[in-house]
Amino acid sequence: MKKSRGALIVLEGLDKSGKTTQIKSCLEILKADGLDVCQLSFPDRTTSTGQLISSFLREQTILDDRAVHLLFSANRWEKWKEMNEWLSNGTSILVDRYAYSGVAYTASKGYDLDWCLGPDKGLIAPDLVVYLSASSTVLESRSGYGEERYENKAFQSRVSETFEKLKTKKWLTVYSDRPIEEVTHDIITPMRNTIRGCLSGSLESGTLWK
Ligand code: FDM
Repeated sequence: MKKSRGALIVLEGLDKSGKTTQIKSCLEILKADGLDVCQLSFPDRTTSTGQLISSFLREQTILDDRAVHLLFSANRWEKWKEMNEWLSNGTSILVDRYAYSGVAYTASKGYDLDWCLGPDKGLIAPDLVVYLSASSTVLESRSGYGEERYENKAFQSRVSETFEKLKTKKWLTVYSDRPIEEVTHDIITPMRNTIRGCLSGSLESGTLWK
């Protein structure tokens, strides 16, 4: 259904690909343009599911892979109502990781892709997914790499292959091993256009996984 609303824009990519930095700089620019924009990150480590996930990622808690997959999804569903309200009120949201990370990380452990897609079915579909790509050598050299679970070359390479399977025509892939301003320059116009398209009511809303 088409009506005026905010846009849901997701940034995806491997660990240390620059998502958080880009969200920060794009948010500043979009706000300076006078647009109503906010940001979110998944996992949201502030909720009770988020604290359990955070402890798992810091390798302080052992959880079954399938249980943790469901926790990551629950952590997104917890925000669904609030996100829906923001979008309906015309606020656009920039999101640092979403269900694509959920599927890419769990499927890369060998679990069936269809099973991995299930729990997030029905979440709000993004209007744009910006995928930041960089070589594993570059990512490994970034500060903090290796401090959490999953941050190793072999696993990240499998995650990167799984992300490729999830790409649709709403994805924009941008090489992120460049100066921050250059990457921002390449993604800010598609973001602005998406937000304006949603505000003018010319973009259809949808749900995952359509
Ligand atoms: N991750 C993130 C998942 O495995 N599933 C998910 O659904 C999401 C959202 O958690 F390794 C993984 C991806 C990454 C870690 O790291 C979160 P950051 O640094 O908070 O993005």
